[in-house]
Amino acid sequence: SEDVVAVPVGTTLDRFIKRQQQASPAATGELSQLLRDIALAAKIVQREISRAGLLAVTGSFGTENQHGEAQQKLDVIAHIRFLRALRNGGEVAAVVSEEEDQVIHTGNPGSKYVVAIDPLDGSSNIDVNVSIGTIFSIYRRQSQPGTPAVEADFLQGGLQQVAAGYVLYGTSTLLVYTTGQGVNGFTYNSSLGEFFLSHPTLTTPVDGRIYSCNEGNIVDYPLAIQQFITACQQARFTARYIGALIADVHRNLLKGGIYLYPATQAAPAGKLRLLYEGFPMAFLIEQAGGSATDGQQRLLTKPISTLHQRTPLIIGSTQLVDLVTQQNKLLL
Ligand code: AHM
Ligand code: MG
Repeated sequence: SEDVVAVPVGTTLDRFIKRQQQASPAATGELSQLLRDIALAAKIVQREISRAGLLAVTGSFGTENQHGEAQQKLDVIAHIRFLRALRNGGEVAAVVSEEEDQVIHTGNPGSKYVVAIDPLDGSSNIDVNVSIGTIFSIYRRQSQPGTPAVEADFLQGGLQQVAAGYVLYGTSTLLVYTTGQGVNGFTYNSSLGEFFLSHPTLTTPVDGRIYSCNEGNIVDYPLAIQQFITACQQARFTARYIGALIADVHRNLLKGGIYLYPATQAAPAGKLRLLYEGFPMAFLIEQAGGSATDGQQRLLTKPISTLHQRTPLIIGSTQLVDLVTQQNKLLL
């Protein structure tokens, strides 16, 4: 059994990971190394992002990803940087990325983990200097190490995640993650090149007064969600929508609130991806004491059958999420 270790604010991420590893006798250090590899990639990507305006790497790359969306240069750069770090780190057998259709083999078939990743989420914010992020989700593979990892290794279901987290490239860069024993957040000090523990054992308020959705789509939303939003307005809730899942969920995690991306006419199954957006954010928010559903069921138990499957997502403070999901109930 693994104990939660009390670690003081200001501890470096490296030391924190080491302390966690030492506290769990069964740990071999591979997951610890994998988390360090992700942190390294995050540092590199944050450097690229902070130079983006200077280097003129913003704008379209001229290609489309498998969803037919124009890829931004930074999306591609982030994808390459994370892949490289995971490949070189050696702890990951395969990766699934929003930017590529198929399972990507890293050349380390002996490794026991696989990683699903959205290397750069909130792409419409890139060119306008607004927050963006990276989302990651880690599974222990079910196929035998030594053989190539397979799709099924990624389709185990949300409850099987070993670790999940996000990097928020905002006014500062933050790495927030869970290994299933609570949530911790680390702020990047770029002059020292280190992440420092800044948000230990993060918990989210059970209730809140912020709602976040693309209200331009409201006529498409299911009736219960339309009613919920009307109730939020009548109760004079605050509307906040950055258009980057991580930034919106992160704010609501700290302040209390709810993020909704329901099914719309343009995206009848929802817009967000279950594997590398829904599941990791749901795991993390539950670990912080919040809730996530697809409007019908707890998101973490939602069956997954394809790598890039979409899902509606309702995530945040438990009392607000409950209000939405109890279909015909009105707020207040
Ligand atoms: P992306 O992975 O292409 O960036 O899309 C995901 C993003 C989320 O971060 C954000 O919450 C949502 O899409 C915004 O969508 P919309 O512009 O339809 O409101
Ligand atoms: Mg995304």
